[in-house]
Amino acid sequence: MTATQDSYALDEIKIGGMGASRKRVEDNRFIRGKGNYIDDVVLPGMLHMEMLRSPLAHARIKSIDTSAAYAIPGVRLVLTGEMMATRNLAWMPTLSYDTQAVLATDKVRFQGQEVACVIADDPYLAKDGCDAIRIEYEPLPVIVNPTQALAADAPIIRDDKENQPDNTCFTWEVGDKEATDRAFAAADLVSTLKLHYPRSHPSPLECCGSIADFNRSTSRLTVYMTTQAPHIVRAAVALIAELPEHLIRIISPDLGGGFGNKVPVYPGYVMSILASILTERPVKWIEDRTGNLISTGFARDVYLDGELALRKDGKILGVRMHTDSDHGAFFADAQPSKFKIGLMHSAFAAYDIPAAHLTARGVYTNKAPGGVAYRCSFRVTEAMFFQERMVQAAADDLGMDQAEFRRVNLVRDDDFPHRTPFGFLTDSGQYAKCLDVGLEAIGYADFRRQQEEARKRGRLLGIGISTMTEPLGAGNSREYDILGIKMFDSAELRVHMTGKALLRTGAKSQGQGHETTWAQIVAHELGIPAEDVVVEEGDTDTAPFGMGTYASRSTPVAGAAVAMVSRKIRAKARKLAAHLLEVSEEDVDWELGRFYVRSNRAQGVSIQQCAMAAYSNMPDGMEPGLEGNAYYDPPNLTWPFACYIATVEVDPQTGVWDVLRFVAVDDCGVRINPMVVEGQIMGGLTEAYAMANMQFITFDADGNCIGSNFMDYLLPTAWETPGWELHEVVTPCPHHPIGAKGIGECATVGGPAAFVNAVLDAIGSAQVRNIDMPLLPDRVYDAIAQQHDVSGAPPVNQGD
Ligand code: MCN
Ligand code: CUM
Repeated sequence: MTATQDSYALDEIKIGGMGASRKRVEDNRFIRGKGNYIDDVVLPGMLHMEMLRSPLAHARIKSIDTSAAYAIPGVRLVLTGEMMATRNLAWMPTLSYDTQAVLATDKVRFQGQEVACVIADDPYLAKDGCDAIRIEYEPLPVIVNPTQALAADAPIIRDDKENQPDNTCFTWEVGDKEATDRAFAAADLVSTLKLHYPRSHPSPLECCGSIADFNRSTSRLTVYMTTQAPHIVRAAVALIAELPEHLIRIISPDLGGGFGNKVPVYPGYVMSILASILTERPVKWIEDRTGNLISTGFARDVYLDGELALRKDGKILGVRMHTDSDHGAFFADAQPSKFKIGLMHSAFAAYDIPAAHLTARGVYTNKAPGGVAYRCSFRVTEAMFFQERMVQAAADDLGMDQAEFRRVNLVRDDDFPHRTPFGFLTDSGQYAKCLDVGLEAIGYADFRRQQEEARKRGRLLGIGISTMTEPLGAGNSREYDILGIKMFDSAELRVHMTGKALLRTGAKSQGQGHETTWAQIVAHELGIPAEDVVVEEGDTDTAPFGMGTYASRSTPVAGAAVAMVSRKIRAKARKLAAHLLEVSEEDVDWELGRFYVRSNRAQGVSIQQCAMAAYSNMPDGMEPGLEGNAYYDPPNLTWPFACYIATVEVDPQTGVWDVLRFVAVDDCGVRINPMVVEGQIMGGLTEAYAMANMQFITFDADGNCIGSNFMDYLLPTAWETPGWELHEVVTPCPHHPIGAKGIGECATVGGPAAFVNAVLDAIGSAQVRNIDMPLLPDRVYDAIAQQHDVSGAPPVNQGD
């Protein structure tokens, strides 16, 4: 190297740093079938547990006879609600300060509710045991939607609760009512829309499960479980079950997807723990597919009454929203505690609207607990869907071009920081640019011409836009907590003497690729090649305390902690470097992978040499070792932006619609790993497409769940999934140490409205303002043939 060389820094892409599309290291084991999922865990002496679920949606339990189950050889234990009640364990608290039955005592309140469980030598005997239990039910009237729930003579579902005179589970209000009323009074036009976002289910390929192992001799409880938030579970077990926290170990092994399904605590987990304590043997519970689809993880099921106050020139003056959400029998939403309907009030965050008012009501029905959130920051998916559907309806009512209407109302680049209509603070974005990139990529003007031409020949082409920003990264400790525990996250980094490193965080990947991307942040900050950094998550005995992975909070919070802990390590390494270089610390500069003497760039030491010195040659008085941890409390949420544009063709004879093209422009700030980000977007769009096109879970009038298997609840395969055309815009997050914003859920949140808007645009009729998802061919055909809206959960004419 010559003395004139101005940098000896490592090539960041070559070492797998930020911006490298590094292949996902975890895929090495996943695609070879070598993952270690919950059902792969086998402990010596393990017993198996099976849940008995209610066939009825609403019924009083008159008697339970377990004697025949006990008579089966190999059946070890049968537990019922009555037995749980004697230990005061029949009910458990939910994340939303409600209570939920662990095993039913008085009544069953939804089809599929857990009534009893059987622990046996193998899973088949446990199932036989369940079949042998005799239960006498007295059926009660069933409620399957908010209209029925709010009827004057409706039976009260939650008669277990004091002060519960009806089926309202909460009411909530946010915004400025008077200012909004004034805006509506001043409007040239008011655009209204009624919508339903149907129930959907995250349906990860791996269902839920747990293996509890209580060891009486050490008093230690180890639980392997499918959880996205192991530390919260440990805290819950310690605080609620009053077991000593230091004797509890929660291990979340490889997860076969989560998508929100693995945030809550379900009765199965609780029962396996109790069963292990009672039997003093490890007890495994593996949920089957139907159990998963009918009892856990439901999302959405929200009705909207929306209104926009408009000025003739297209400016939105005010927004009014009322939502009725169907929470099922227990209010068990996964959400930060203060916001009764998740973050529904993130609606219209991307738009500059002076006045807004939202009222929300939640109701109990005889359905499994809902609102668990499926790939969304809590209720953000509904918020953005409602917003983008209202925006399209308003543009149509004004006779204004969709894109132009958005351009008039989107927040401008120089308006940041921007106070959203419902009070959040957004800090950065280039919304108009994203829209332009999208319109350019899809060829907007050309498509409008083609559409015109095609229409003359009876062909229905349509284009749908969805532009949105969503709050990702819950959250700062001032505003966000879960059951009182403040939201922040953590990372711990150990650099070994040879310069290899071990990184642990309080997050928990369910497939997002943390093992790959966290190492890239370390590489970026320290110049240690990513392949020299091993990442571990999910074991409460080893990982630092953290709030887990949901709401795409890992990059915004734990990812920030990774950067911060790396910087702490670098600060110590600098002292070691000065010692090795025999200069004062002030004379030492950093470039990727090495420190050097400012006056002589060629004279330097690598980060690996500093690491070795930390164990073999530290200056006098310095604490040995090169390890640290960081707890990160973010100053704000991160606000990624997306512009999704779909073009479709609808067949007027059959109502079948095909996606012609789909353009996605995402701005999630600085991208750690562009390929992983693109994978997240493609996966999210596929889920969005499924919800818009084919997926729903509904209930008949008796509360029977329709959609309890993959014959009825459809998952899109590569075969029917459209191709996605991805584009990027980068607006670094101003408060995140590496400028990153979350991305994990954007496409699922913003995607659905693009499809629905496109189909409605293709139909192009003032009489068809809405078709509720999923846009099944018969619903689309009905809308075209009858020239009317098709609203409500399919099948449309049942249950109401
Ligand atoms: N990333 C990046 N650059 C950014 C932002 C993110 O490279 N600017 C990378 C991250 O390093 C991470 C991935 O993209 O590897 C997603 O990051 P992030 O947006 O922080 O989201 P989380 O890691 O917190 O993941 C949670 C999010 C949620 S809440 C759901 S639900 C969801 C999703 O991720 N579930 C998933 N994506 C999923 N993907 C898979 N395969 N499986 C799931 O269950
Ligand atoms: Cu909202 S589903 Mo994700 O937050 O686990």
